[in-house]
Amino acid sequence: MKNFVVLISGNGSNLQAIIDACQKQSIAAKISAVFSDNPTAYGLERAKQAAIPTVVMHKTDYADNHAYDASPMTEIARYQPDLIVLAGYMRILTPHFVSHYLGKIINIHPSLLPKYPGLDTHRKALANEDKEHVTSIHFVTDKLDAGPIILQAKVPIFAGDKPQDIIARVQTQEHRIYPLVINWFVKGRLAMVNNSAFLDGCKLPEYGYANED
Ligand code: NHR
Ligand code: GAR
Repeated sequence: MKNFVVLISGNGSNLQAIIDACQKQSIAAKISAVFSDNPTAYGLERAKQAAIPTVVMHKTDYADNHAYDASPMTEIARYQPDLIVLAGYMRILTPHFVSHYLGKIINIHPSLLPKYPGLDTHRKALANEDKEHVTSIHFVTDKLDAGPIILQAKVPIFAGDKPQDIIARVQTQEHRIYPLVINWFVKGRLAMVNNSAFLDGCKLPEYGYANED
């Protein structure tokens, strides 16, 4: 069976949705380990509950910045993953890491990429009076938040919404689409070729699968 690792920094609600999908076999693969750069990430608890090995990459455990940057790579290599899933992981991966696993790293980002890269996207959408918010699953390349998009999900923004209302609405969709995309990958249906995403041998459009725009 294929195996993958999940990198987190926080709550891990996406991790939970992925764990549940593996248990229901709607993802035909196994999570071999969960990595966190944050020792207090609640997602580590979720992994332990599901009997999945956890690895914390804590900055003070490493001699210097270079060793710390190299650490995810050394630790992850031990699991020989078919796929690396970033689920709320907040540290930029080094170019060396990305080139080593090119086409095998995916991320979920709560915006209509390339709009609102980086942090606090829900607040930015509110400040801009956007009428909808989006979450994007994309392949990770060395261009931050700019790798080819696989799938997006859209939710409405209503008058009077607070950032946490939008976050909750977006995350409900994330928990549906991330397991789906992971399963496409482990079934060999999804790949990155020449910096484009392909599903079932067909090149996906700029904004990913089945975007009506
Ligand atoms: N690494 C590469 N090479 N490419 C991408 O596209 C990546 C990546 C690592 C993480 C997730 C991304 C997101 O979903 C992601 C994409 C963190 C930062 C960031 O600036 C940027 C993008 C993402 C995640 N991190 C700061 C850093 O210096 C730290 C921020 C903090 O700790 O609060 O690493 O948004
Ligand atoms: C997710 O909504 C993800 O899209 C977002 O963080 C949340 C992680 O939640 N990512 C970013 O904001 C990246 N800048 P989780 O830890 O509960 O899965």
